[in-house]
Amino acid sequence: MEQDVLLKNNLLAERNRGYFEARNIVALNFLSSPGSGKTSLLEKTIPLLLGDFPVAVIEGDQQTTNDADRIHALGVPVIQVNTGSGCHLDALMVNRALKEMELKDNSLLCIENVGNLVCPAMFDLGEAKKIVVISTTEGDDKPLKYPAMFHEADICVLNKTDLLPYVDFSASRCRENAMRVNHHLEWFEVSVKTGEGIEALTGRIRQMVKDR
Ligand SMILES: Nc1nc2c(ncn2[C@@H]2O[C@H](COP(=O)(O)OP(=O)(O)O)[C@@H](O)[C@H]2O)c(=O)[nH]1
Ligand SMILES: [Mg+2]
Repeated sequence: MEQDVLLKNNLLAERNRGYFEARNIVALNFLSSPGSGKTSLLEKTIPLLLGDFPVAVIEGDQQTTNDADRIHALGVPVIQVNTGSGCHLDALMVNRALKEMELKDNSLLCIENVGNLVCPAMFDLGEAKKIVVISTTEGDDKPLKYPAMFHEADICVLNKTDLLPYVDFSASRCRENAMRVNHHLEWFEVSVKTGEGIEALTGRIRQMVKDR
């Protein structure tokens, strides 16, 4: 049953991927546990990227339009997908959202997945890259506890580095743990609050859009 669901999802994800490729759109799937700072990261980075290319957002959450409202305030196109009891976005939800949006060619699409380090890892949405966000309040052993997520991700962003002096969290140990699970993982350390490290991350995103 699980195999069947994943197979169907993968077929639809490939259709989404074909759509993105045909339109030269880079789609990024942002994943994390609730509260790591996915929406904050989008709020911080999108205004810095808008001068270079159009950006649109799909917001996934079980309930509420809170995050979509926050993104809407930036003046970029956004669609909220509520999954109800579902713990992840799937390729069909993204496919339906794409039909409601008027995405521009040569643009960036950010997809904020439902906050959860488990099931969203299994569902390909057709994205170019998966970006897992972890924050310094979560414990530096999380990559070992949720290896599937860190194994599937292409990029890991450690957020809330401004809190490092106050929490028992070793950024280097977290990085080692993440690399143990996936040695191809690209690693960024940022504080959305202070802006530390944000330039390196936006630089990498710009490069992805340029290289597509
Ligand atoms: N101290 C600190 N707090 C942050 C930072 N980034 C986000 N937050 C806070 O973390 C909470 C959750 O952020 P949010 O973006 O909603 O997380 P999401 O659930 O992953 O989308 C909010 O209260 C943010 O203000 C940061 O870099 N430093
Ligand atoms: Mg959010």
